[in-house]
Amino acid sequence: MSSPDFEQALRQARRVTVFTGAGVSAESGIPTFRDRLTGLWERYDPMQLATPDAFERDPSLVWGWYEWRRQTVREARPNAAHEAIAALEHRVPAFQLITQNVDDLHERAGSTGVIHLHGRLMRSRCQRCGATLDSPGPAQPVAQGGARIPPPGCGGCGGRIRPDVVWFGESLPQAPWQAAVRASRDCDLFLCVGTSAVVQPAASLIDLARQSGATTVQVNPQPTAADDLVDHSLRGLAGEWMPRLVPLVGATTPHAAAAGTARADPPRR
Ligand code: BV8
Ligand code: ZN
Repeated sequence: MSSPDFEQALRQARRVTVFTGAGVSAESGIPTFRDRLTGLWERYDPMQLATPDAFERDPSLVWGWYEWRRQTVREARPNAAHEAIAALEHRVPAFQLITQNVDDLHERAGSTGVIHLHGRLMRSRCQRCGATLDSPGPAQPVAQGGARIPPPGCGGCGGRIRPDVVWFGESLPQAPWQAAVRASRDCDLFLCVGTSAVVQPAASLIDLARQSGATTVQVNPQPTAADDLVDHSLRGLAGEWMPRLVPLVGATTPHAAAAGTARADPPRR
């Protein structure tokens, strides 16, 4: 049964921050970092592949993994969770979406101003001159099971091109990080969707929001490292919970009235 304080916190929210992880893209068919890899990368842990050392040691193995991930994302579609989150930004006066994900499914669902803490899968950059470019697709589709694909050279300086993402052991870009800290500190409702809350410093935003007085809610079918931190844990899929939560958020604001919404039955937890 939903508790009155939970529903009231949703209805009265004016400054909402949503923080997503790989689980929000799972129902679009994008494997999470908890999922085992298959094919060529079967014996690798994503945490080991998404590192500068792995790329230095075997650039074609890592670049092939990113080409396969780009192909998977291109073939995927945003799911109901992405769409509900995109609708949410029109219902309250202040809204910010922060994602750990490198896919572009939030943008393709209509979200704007998304803070990407860990970079963008569809963008690459030169290791030598730093030039960034939209990742061209592979010359031919990546075979099922994956393939080693040598990374291209930079058209400007001939340096090696790498994915424009933040690998483990690399620092987060300062501007997105500072913006995420502000959005976590200044919100009155913090929705944490589809993250194991393991990867740092991103996961520390949850406690920052809580310490700053926000009502914190997480949506996840599994227990997470944030279980003892958040005010409300909704066990279940993002694609099921988010379309039910959104019509309640900011329900008393003129923004919500203008955004229009079907009434939703209060979510049962
Ligand atoms: C840093 C881009 C300072 C790449 C990613 C040793 C040396 C250096 C650093 C460290 C170290 N030891 C620890 C660290 C810190 C390290 C870290 O956090 N490690 C972890 C493993 C403990 N962090 C870093 O390295 C960060 N940088 O600290 O810099 C520094 C610098 C130098 C030296 C020291 C310190 C950089 C971290 C960024 C890594 N890059 N992505 C790429 O994508 O290829 S993070 C990557 O992991 C993804 O972005 C992904 O988002 C994230 C995994 O987290 P989640 O999103 O939560 O995904 P996960 O798979 O874990 O969980 C999915 C959840 O979804 C699950 O809970 C599941 O139940 C749920 N779910 C599934 N289906 C659904 C669902 N939920 C809802 N609905 C569903 N349908
Ligand atoms: Zn270059």
